[in-house]
Amino acid sequence: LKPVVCFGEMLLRLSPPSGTPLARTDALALDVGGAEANVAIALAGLGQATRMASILPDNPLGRRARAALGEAGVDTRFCVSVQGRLGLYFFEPPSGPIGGRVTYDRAGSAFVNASPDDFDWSQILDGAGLLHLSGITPALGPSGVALARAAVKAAREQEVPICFDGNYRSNLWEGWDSDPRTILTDLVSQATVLIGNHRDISLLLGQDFSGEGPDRRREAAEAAFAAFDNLELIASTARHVESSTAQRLAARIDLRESHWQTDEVRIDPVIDRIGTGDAFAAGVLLRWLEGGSAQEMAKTGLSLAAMKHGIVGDNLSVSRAELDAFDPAGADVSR
Ligand code: KDG
Repeated sequence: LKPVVCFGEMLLRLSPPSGTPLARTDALALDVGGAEANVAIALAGLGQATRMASILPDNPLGRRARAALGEAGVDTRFCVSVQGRLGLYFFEPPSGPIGGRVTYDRAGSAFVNASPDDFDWSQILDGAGLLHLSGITPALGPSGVALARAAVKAAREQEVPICFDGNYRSNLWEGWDSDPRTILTDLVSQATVLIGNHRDISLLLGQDFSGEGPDRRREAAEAAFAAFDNLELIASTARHVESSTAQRLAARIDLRESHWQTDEVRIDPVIDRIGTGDAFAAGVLLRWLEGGSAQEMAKTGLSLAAMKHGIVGDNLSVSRAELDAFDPAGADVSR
């Protein structure tokens, strides 16, 4: 199979122990994150050739991010090293009734200071089967918009299909004088695959698709297919929170002619929700690239998302054998 190219910013995540507020903690656990890198790590673990295109600072933090990709088997030749800083984010895990909280410290990062010319797009996309990017890059500000547009333009010129994950982060869009709808609509109009739910579609189309149930979701997907000619596949999850530690999750695939929604699986306890959408995206893309059915895409996406819920950190790296052995409905101890 042709390589997948994931393009976006990598971040270092710093988290206090569960139950300790950031303002009072003495200890911070370190992890490497970045939504598109999370997808790259999951795909590479499953044996899918994957390249990461990014900008990393030439310092120990940048090297740590690069090492996390390398360990997972991601091709890092297209992570350009420059002087500058790695963006950080602080994640206070949810504890009891208090929800989790993300505090970004990423202004002026090496990635956001990059220009589209820092990337050799023809090399990066050479022979690629897919470009994956997300709504985080354009949310970073005008330079992020320029980077996302350049990646999409190059992919179109080189006839590489595009997967766009909505990944709506309101605190990023609200940090500058942004117009998310116009920016995102332009990017999604060039995508073949959209990872996004009815809320993302509501934002894109300026139409309200809120409400429960598969019919409402199908309506949203049909409206998106009508608005965006290139779109072939829309993938989303539906989540029902049961308690502070338990939730139910279903996966949904919409194609132009058909759709598939899995039964809900119960996930208890939820250890870490960050990156579950990226694990889901990786599962869907893995099967899509293999020419799998809507049902296979939904099932693999759901399995990887369910597995990620049980793991601390932003990304999941499991092998094909581990994926094949995993039953989301009845996870058991393997001996
Ligand atoms: O999807 C998970 C990401 O949100 C996380 O890894 C950090 O990339 C990140 C971001 O910008 O929030």
